Amino acid sequence: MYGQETDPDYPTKLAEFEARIARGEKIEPGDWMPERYRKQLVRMISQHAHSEVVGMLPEGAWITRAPNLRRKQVLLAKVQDEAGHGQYLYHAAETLGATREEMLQALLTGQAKYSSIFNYPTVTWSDMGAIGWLVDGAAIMNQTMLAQCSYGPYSRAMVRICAEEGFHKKQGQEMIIQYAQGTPEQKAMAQDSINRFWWPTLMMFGPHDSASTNSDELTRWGIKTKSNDQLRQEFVNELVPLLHALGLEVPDPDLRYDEESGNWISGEINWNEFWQVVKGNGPMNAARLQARQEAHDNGRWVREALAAYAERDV
Ligand code: FAQ
Repeated sequence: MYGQETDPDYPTKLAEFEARIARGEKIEPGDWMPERYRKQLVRMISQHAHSEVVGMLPEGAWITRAPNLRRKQVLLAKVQDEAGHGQYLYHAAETLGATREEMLQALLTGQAKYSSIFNYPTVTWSDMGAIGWLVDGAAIMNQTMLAQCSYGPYSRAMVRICAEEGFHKKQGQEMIIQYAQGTPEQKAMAQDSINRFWWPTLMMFGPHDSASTNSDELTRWGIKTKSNDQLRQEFVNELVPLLHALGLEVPDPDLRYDEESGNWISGEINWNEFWQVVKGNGPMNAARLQARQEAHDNGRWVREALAAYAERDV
């Protein structure tokens, strides 16, 4: 039993809290909330923030290799946006009492997770297109749901982030459309990117509902309003016809259209690979954490200078 639950007024407070959520009200930072609600939000929002910041690395590596000035400007703006998303999200988690230092420490020591997708390498330029279209597309599907969530600061951060992610997705889709209709080499490059990013993107939505340990609590308190499998299915249904229309293949030999439900049914995800990546054994886990650690160390003097300046002003 949690400390809070020994309070004799706990059942009344919990009932009022749940009634507010049922009425569609937003829960704000100073409001009463169950400790588990706070903990779940800190876990999820901080992991989301880490994903945005670690997510800058696979694309950031290509800024110097963009094929022309327009593509370079777009990629620079996108990577910068992801840093901004990390900031909004760290701030949202801070409203729940988590400090920036402890959240970053949890990332750097491997205690906190970040999205599995960013542990895959970016090996060709059209991976920028696949990330924009598939990865940002999957992120938007999940985040459009989270924009409706019961916690005010997270929900408002999501509204703003989704607006920006919309541009990220469009620039990636535009790239893949152009390459799919380009030279045979360009089409093959686009297909290769889709082949490598398709399955890791489906894994972004998390384990099957039956294996999702957090979903019950998150759904009960209006944080998740759609399940992992439901969002994954929506994503597959949206993407498959668009890829086929471009003459691109989906790298899933078991993929089939189910007339009755109107769904594109995927083959089984390699869950062993997913859990290996989540546990830190993916192709790029070590390199991603090393890059974050170096950035953290190199930025120490900036943090110290800011702290000294703030003290001087007081
Ligand atoms: N990777 O019980 P569930 C982006 C963990 S943002 C790693 O189902 P939950 C923008 C999960 O944490 C992408 N770990 O978990 C961008 C849990 O372990 P825990 C990030 C995963 O929370 C684009 C355990 O498995 N988006 O891409 C993953 O109910 C391009 C059991 O799972 C968000 O973070 C995974 N894929 O559902 C940036 C959105 N899936 O923590 C740059 C907010 C599951 O108990 C470039 N988060 N796990 O130890 C969410 O919506 C949820 O947390 C889910 C997972 C849906 C990710």
